Amino acid sequence: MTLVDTPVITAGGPSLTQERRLVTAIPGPRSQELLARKAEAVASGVGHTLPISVVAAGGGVIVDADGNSLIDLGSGIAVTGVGNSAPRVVEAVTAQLHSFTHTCFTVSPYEGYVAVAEKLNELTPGAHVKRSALFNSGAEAVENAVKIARHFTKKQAVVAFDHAYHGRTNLTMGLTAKNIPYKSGFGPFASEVYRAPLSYPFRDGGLSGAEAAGRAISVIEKQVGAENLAAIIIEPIQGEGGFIVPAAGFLPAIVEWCRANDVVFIADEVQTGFARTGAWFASEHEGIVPDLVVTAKGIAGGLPLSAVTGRAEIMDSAMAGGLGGTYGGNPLACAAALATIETYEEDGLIDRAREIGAVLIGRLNALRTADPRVGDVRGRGAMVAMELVDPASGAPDAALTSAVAAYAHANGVVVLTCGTYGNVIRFLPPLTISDELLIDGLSVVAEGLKHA
Ligand code: PLZ
Repeated sequence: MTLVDTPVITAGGPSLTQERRLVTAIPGPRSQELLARKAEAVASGVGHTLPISVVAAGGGVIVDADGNSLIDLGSGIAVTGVGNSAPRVVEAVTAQLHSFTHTCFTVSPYEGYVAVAEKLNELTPGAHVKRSALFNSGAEAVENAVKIARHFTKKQAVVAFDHAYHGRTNLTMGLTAKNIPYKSGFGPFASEVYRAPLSYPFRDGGLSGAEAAGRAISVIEKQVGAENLAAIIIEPIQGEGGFIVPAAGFLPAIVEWCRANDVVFIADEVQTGFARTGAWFASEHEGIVPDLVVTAKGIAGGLPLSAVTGRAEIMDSAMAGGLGGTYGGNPLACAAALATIETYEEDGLIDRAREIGAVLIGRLNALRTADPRVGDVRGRGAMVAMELVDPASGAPDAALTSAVAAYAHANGVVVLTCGTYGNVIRFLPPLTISDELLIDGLSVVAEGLKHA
């Protein structure tokens, strides 16, 4: 194998040339070299979607070690809403690096953590008095939301929904619905976790939101009982489970039932949060006010940070010292979060998410009209997906989905799949992507569908 003589680009950010450019096959020789090392050094359970070696990213592109420039329609799974190496983030984190990198907030506090908590209390839905606590990953924040709800209610059971994804730690694996690859062989799982049916309009036989909520509530009352139930946790739009937008009225009915039954309603906005859906939080589209909101991913421009934000009386119920962790609310991550939130605000990225959504929905609906294998197009803002099916039976077509994704990858477009049945192609572009790149990326996906 001879290495092509391509300069290795290392400076990322929005000033990278915004183009799809393939100078080798994917993977090119340098990427292949890294993947060979990965196979020898990294546990094989840690997979990868794209066989590339990333050296830079920004705006709407990811550049690999061979000099290929790929269109990013995944944002590292909904993380880099402000783009990779976003200028304000780079500046804020660099400044923080030079002052201090860590003290452990629960040993000696600093302003960044408090400022992020203030911002979260202000931005999350509802005008009530709130508190926040910061953690590292989405899963860790979900775990803490459940801990807090249990402490507050003095009850133990937790209900999650069909198709849910909440993480890979023990409790969050239990909350997550899908067996392979998330759960199989990794048990036993935490006890007192129960599952309720979701509203899934495309596969629900036309159940209204209220009817689907009634069905879920009946299961919860019969199988768990409100007197045992600490919390219901739900993604307002499911992410890994297939970008399922519940029918209108479903979420409000569940919230109302929680209020009437002293059950904490937890919105997992890890994937939907932070401008992604054309609002700060997806809960806003249904006018619901969660008791606790879990955030991560898009909060800090790629640095690891997560949070639980919610009603002061619930958040404050845990005893002093009951919440924490060595790195939670690390100063670099907090500096990144403040700069990230400022970027969403100053650069009008909530509006931009809506514009991106209009392009996505328009193009994908055109595909659906032309091709009966596109069974459904759904989502909000820059969180949109198409579900691929066998047109005759409506059965999920995972093989077609993999083929379309593989075509896109080979042709320089980073797309992700999802869904319980593996038959959903999801679009989560950075909100800094240009229309031109977005449309080029979608054309490649359309070609892939034609080819498959
Ligand atoms: N809640 C709604 O989407 C993470 C998973 C990637 P962590 N989703 C991406 C993978 O294959 O591991 C996610 C989510 C929702 C919680 C989480 C968990 O967030 O930061 O990955 O722990």
